[in-house]
Amino acid sequence: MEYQNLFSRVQAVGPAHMGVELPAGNSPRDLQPFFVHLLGRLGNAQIGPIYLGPLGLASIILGTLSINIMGLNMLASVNWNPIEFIRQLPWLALEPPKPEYGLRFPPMNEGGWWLLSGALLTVSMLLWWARTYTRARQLGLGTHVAWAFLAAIWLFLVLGLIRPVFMGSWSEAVPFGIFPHLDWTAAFSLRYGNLFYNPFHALSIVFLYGSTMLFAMHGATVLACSRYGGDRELDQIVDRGTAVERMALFWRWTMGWNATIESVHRWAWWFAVLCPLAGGIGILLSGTVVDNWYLWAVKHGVAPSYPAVLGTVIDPGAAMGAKP
Ligand code: 07D
Ligand code: 07D
Repeated sequence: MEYQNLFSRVQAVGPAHMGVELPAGNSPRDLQPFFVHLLGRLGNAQIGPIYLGPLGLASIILGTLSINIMGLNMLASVNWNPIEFIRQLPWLALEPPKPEYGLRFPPMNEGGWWLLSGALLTVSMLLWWARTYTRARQLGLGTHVAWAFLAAIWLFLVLGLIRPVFMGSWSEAVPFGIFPHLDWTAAFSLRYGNLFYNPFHALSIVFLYGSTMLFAMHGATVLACSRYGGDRELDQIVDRGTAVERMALFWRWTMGWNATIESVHRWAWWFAVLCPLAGGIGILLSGTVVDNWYLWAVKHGVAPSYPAVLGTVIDPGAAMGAKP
């Protein structure tokens, strides 16, 4: 029978497996495992056991508190009307403090709730990171997932903590809210003279697009060879079989060169990690080192300047007191 991958028609169901023994000092595993056939069509049919542990528990509690503070502030902004809350949810926001408060703790209704909620979210995220690290270690795995997650946390911290501290004001940070955070993103680009001219934004996009391309190439290649056992890809790192030979040959035929079954995962990991890593550098430089990316690009010969007929171009932000 041909091996079915997504929407698998073949589900190997045996007695639930609790996983390997853990070293001393670990919490017990919770939730008696059970099977859901429909989920088995998308991934593994087995649900549980789940490992909660102190890090996970603390992270979930603080994260829930944080999201509740956001939600209650949004609910307050529509006069505690639940219908309006649902209707307007995508546009509701919990905004950071105004610039006049700098890095001080403002009154609760003028950004204090934003600060508290952000702090709780940050701690919750770091605890979840520690959970991914310790769980991997306790299972005897490498810590690749944790370091990749940290790259995303880096961008999150730059946006909401590190850059605002460098700029001396919480008002620089991102509001909580679905469209409000997009408005912030668009406004940020305009304020700093078009983010497209920020080379780290460009690099971040390279890795974002590159990640999707590599994922598509790799996923497609393995699926295409699954009839030859290509889905046993990791075995074939050390014991190359016909599937891997065919995969490699396909790419050498079509583009002259191929990744190996091991290196393709390293390509994917690095592309994914470099996306928020480069992005965070780009955001951190904006307003701290470079005030206008378009003028920066003109200065460095990346973008042509406007014809002299229009006179000298000055940073529009200068009118609002930005450094020239
Ligand atoms: C599919 C994994 C599951 C995760 C999901 C997101 C929340 C937020 C909270 C209303 C791929 C869960 C969402 C918990 C609800 C409240 C208070 C990951 C998957 C399903 N963004 N962004 C979205 C966040 C930034 C930008 C969507 C978070 C920057 C653009 C969702 C952060 C900038 C677009 C979301 C964050 C930026 C989005 C879908 C944090 C520059 C879209 C996300 C903490 C990087 C897209 C309406 C998704 C959209 C979108 C969440 C930061 C730009 C609400 C949690 C400040 C241009 N962002 N974002 O699927 O549809 O990710 O927006 O840093 O077009 Mg965003
Ligand atoms: C946000 C990492 C943090 C998230 C974490 C997750 C929870 C939820 C709950 C699970 C995404 C926390 C999760 C709290 C838990 C549950 C239920 C990663 C995040 C830790 N841009 N742009 C990027 C493009 C323009 C702008 C990156 C393209 C315009 C700003 C990316 C275009 C303007 C920022 C990218 C485009 C502009 C970015 C994000 C095209 C707007 C950033 C990478 C084709 C008018 C961010 C350097 C990423 C960045 C960023 C793509 C256009 C503004 C590559 C393709 C010119 C302000 N943009 N952009 O991984 O790093 O995000 O910039 O036009 O801050 Mg951009």
